[in-house]
Amino acid sequence: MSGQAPIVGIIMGSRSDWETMRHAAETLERLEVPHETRVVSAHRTPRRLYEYAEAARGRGLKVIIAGAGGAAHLPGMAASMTPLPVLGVPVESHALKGMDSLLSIVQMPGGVPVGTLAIGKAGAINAALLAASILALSDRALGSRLDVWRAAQTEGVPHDPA
Ligand code: RP5
Repeated sequence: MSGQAPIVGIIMGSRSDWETMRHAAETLERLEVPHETRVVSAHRTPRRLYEYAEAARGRGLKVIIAGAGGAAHLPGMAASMTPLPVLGVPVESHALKGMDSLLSIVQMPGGVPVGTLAIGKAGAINAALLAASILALSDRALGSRLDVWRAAQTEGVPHDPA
């Protein structure tokens, strides 16, 4: 969102994750939630990850959505370095269809939580909706926009299967 300081940070391990993570960005766009998108790799750019996570709260971010595939350590490492809620999106990998990503993200040790979503597009969309729900606790206008979004979704489900 142009002009407004981002309150959600969407990070991903590689540009190749964008095809999945763009669904999180597009969902936040529709809900008018200011956000930013960055490539931050736990393995290839560890210093960038450290600097991003350390500075996140101070820059005004309120929720981080982190997507990664394979040995998907990005969400957990981000969560280890920021008190902000971190929502993890397992990106579908070629070799193991995202099961590797899911298991890498979901099984965090007690004390460092990551809210893990579904593999792929559904997870990216739901991460954005969950971030919006968290933010809506203290933003009534956003809560109303979420209500409208849900109503439209319900309205869009046909009765007739064919
Ligand atoms: C992970 O490795 C990324 O999150 C991505 O899902 C996966 C493959 O990355 P590329 O080799 O396509 O850059 O770190």
